Amino acid sequence: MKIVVIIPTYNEKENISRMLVTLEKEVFPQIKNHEMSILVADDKSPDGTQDEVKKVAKDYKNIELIEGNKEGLGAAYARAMKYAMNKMGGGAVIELDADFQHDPHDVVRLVAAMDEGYDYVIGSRYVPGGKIPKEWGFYRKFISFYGGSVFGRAVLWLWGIHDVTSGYKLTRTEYLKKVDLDHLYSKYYAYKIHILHDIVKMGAKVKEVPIIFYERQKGSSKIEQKDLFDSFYVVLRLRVMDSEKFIKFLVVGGVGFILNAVILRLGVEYVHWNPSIANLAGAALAIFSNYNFNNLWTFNESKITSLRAYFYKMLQFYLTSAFGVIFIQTGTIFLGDKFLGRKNYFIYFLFGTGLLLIWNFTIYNKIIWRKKSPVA
Ligand SMILES: Nc1nc2c(ncn2[C@@H]2O[C@H](COP(=O)(O)OP(=O)(O)OP(=O)(O)O)[C@@H](O)[C@H]2O)c(=O)[nH]1
Ligand SMILES: [Mg+2]
Repeated sequence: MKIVVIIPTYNEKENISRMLVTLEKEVFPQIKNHEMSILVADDKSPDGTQDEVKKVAKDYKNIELIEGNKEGLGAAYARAMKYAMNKMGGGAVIELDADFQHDPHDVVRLVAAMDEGYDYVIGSRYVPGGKIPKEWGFYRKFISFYGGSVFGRAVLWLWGIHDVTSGYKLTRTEYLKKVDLDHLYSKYYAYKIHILHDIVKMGAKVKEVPIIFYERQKGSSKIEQKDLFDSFYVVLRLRVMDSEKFIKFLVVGGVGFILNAVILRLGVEYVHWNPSIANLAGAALAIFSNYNFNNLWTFNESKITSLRAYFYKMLQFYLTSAFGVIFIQTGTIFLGDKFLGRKNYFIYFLFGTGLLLIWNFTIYNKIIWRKKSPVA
């Protein structure tokens, strides 16, 4: 497979030649079963970084250089990743910093993990064996660990991953191709969180390989205070996008509940129906409303359009809704009442309703409005 090591640079004149030569002389010879190449993505560094790259590239055929305007690290990576996939035919890409904070020798272990069958390999500072610079003060440690990793993991529910902000990783392009690189939520450092989130949600096989993250030795850092706020923004926006469907589903269900209650009261008080009959009428109307609003709004991207499917799915919807109410919601109340006593019947109702919501939301996603392609 062709593997492209992408190195973004901005004013890395003092580091880049040594990095390129180390990869060529010490690292690539250890990887025998893949075709290794390098793509430097420089943003018109005024310090002459590109001249350094061009000098080394004369000696090796597998080094390419692309240039862009300085818009941020995420923008540079998005551009470079597209180039690596479309122009260089990379089957996997590796993200690597130019400043030796990432040890280039670890590339061998990232590739080995891919060869074991993983799609997304993270060079991780927060698994056993991984380390952050001992020179880092409390504030920097705190920001990186709690501000970056723990916050991202908690809000995005990514507990399986220990380092969500690492900049050293390998990604199979089979997955990267499905990420919308033109609309990443950040042009800066937080692009990493967005790509990680998307790839994990696609169901890629993820492995964390411990790395030691060193202190920068030469040149200067480009990370700024605003990058912290940018990361919070990206994490929260991803969370809202993930929950959007569920929020709509709750709103539609709330409207259904109100309809049910209104019909019940009108039926009993003005038409003098029996309350059970009035409730059945209300519930039937609520389910009808839920079905149509979910179809037009919550699940609009997999909207049912043909008349036949519309009636067929509506029947499914009525049946699965009835199943949920009878067996899950009422069943929970029944079991609670029988085994735990009558006193807390309202708690059983609330708990049963919670289970009912999970049941309904799952059925709608997996059966009624199931997406054609398995990867969202
Ligand atoms: N092309 C490009 N490269 C960038 C840009 N910003 C940073 N880089 C490069 O991305 C890599 C990581 O940037 P650093 O400034 O080292 O960020 P960091 O490692 O998080 O911060 P430090 O620990 O302070 O070094 C380095 O190779 C930089 O030269 C950018 O806007 N464009
Ligand atoms: Mg750095």
